[in-house]
Amino acid sequence: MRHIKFIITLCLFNIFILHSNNSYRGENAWLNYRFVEDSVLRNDYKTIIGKIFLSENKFGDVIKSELKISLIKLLGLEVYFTNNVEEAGLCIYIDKNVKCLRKEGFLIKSNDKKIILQSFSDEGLLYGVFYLIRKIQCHNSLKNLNLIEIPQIDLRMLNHWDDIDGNIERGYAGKSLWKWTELPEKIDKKYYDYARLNASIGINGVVLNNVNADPRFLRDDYLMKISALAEIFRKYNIRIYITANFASPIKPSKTPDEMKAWGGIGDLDTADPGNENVQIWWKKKIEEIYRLIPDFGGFLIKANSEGMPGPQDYNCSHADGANMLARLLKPYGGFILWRTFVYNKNVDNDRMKRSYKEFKPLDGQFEDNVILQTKNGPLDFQVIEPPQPLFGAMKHTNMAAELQITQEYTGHSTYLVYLLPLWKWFLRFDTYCEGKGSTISKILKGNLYGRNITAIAGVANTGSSVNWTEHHFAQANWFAYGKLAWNPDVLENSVTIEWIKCTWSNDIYCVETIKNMMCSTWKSFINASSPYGLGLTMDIPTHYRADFNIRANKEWQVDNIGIGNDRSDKGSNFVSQYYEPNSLIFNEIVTCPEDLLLSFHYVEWNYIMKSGNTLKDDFFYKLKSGIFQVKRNIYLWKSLEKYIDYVRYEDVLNSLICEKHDATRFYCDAVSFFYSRINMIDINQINKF
Ligand code: GCW
Repeated sequence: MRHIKFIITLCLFNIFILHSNNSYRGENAWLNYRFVEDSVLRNDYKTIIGKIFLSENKFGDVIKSELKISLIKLLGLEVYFTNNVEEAGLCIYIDKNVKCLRKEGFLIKSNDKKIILQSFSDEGLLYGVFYLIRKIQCHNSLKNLNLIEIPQIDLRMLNHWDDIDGNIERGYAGKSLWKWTELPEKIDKKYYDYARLNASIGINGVVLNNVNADPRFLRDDYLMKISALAEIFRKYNIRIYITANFASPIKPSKTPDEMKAWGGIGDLDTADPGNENVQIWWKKKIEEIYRLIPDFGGFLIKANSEGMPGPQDYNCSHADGANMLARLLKPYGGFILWRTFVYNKNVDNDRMKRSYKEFKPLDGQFEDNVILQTKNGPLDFQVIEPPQPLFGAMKHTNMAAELQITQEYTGHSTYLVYLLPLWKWFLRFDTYCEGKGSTISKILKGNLYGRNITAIAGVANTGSSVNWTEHHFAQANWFAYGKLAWNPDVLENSVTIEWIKCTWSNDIYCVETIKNMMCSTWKSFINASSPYGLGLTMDIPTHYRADFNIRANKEWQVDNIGIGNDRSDKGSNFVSQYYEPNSLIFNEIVTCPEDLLLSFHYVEWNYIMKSGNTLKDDFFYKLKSGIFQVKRNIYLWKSLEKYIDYVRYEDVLNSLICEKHDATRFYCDAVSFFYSRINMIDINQINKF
């Protein structure tokens, strides 16, 4: 009888496992704690971390709860916390002697029997615990560890482009996570999960709302809502920031819709940063914010850009505007993140030159709590574009890089495009601003110019989708961004493998195959949509597909002789914004890296490329690579069917099928454009796919 009961229980258990696997929809992202099947490994872990000592610290509750959730799922282990350091296998404590770990770092030492996780402050413990859990998720040994992890960038932020009405600008994963109509009374469980995911990869700041800032976010009712979120995020060492509309002190406009551009929430007729009443207005507003949110991070501001108000409306400079606010925030430890994304056409005919021309003369004029937040390239998050020359040029100003995690120009949530290779390529770029080896990574880490505060921002790709990012593989971009923000020099391969193991599977074939699928997607997306860095090729307004038709001879030149942008000293001379030897290298067609050839040069179709083929042949071959890539990915993904849970397998397969369909369509459109408008190739080149 007992025997039968046992068999029935086992069957039910199996059905439960099968069922839960079949219905898993990716909601845990990389905190997908799967049972460690290997019993030897599992017992190894269990013997060492069966008993845990955790010293008093402000993240104690979160740490305990994460250890409980993870260890029961990963190892079937009920965590036992002890006050006895001697008997504990895992000892987690603060040591005020290890100042070198700074505020958020940690060290881990272990032998066969004991693991010591130490930090100088509470924050380090939080990050150290997530690090250890990830080691188990990756099936790495916890024995004989001897490592130190210190974040290389101070402010590691996500920027949400979320609007007050719940929409997300350039968001492809549903509605905003922030339910403004329910807050502050109703707290969605997802806020906690979101904070957990971010803390687990070291994100410590979140800008809640769109840079196209609705001034109503600064109204007292919204500040109450924001402070409710701050209360949750604080538990995970995440500070809240808000984007502020520069015209906020002005009287409200007649209709709320007009508010963005024309009105504020105050009672003044001006937002002139030099005006005393304007300063008093901001002072009071900032006091009010800190009363509600004592650890408020500061404001992110988009000023005099794409119709947003700013100090230039009052004949003041960006520095005047940023400094006025920065001085008011300084006593509270707040920051101004001032965006350099400006492209006023009166400044220069070449859009690539505009931001540098506006900001370079202001170097040294900004307060020390102002950080200039600068997109990686001088255009606008293109799939590839030259690194923004302001990095390196601003020797006396805090500089943050703004990367785009949401795939505005890289296939939205339909295409699988892994962005880590792009970001690593950008960070490795040698600006030569202080001689050889002056990489952007060093600038961001503050090493080169000895900056006191360093920052990085990623435009978030999260939304209300069950799996946060809609495409399961888009979670990888969020994860990779966090790891990169922690350490810009982190190895690409290790991040990718870690993500795959934590998210999908530890099986070697599975890991290798998924990695294989991801790693060439950036290059193939460049080739299919913006070969040789042509830039600004995507359609308006969605930026989803390459539309060579509407952009031709507007954003770049094309005819039956050649294609590209002349930014050499014979053209717009954008090259001169770089330090030597970059300026010289980019200036000549023969020395310019081919990846960026068409960003800097107009090149004849019959020019012989490094491959030995003409530009024309290689260009058209490249256009096809989106199709090659996705066909290959479908083949690889299908080989993984038995390893992947049902819903996620089907979801990804369906996305790939969609991607293939779109890639084929866009290739045909591109080829027929060059045939019909430029009259340069045979229509027969449009193959049937
Ligand atoms: O190019 C543009 C995007 C806008 C975005 C802007 C910016 C939030 O298409 O959607 O606005 O960049 O970065 O400010």
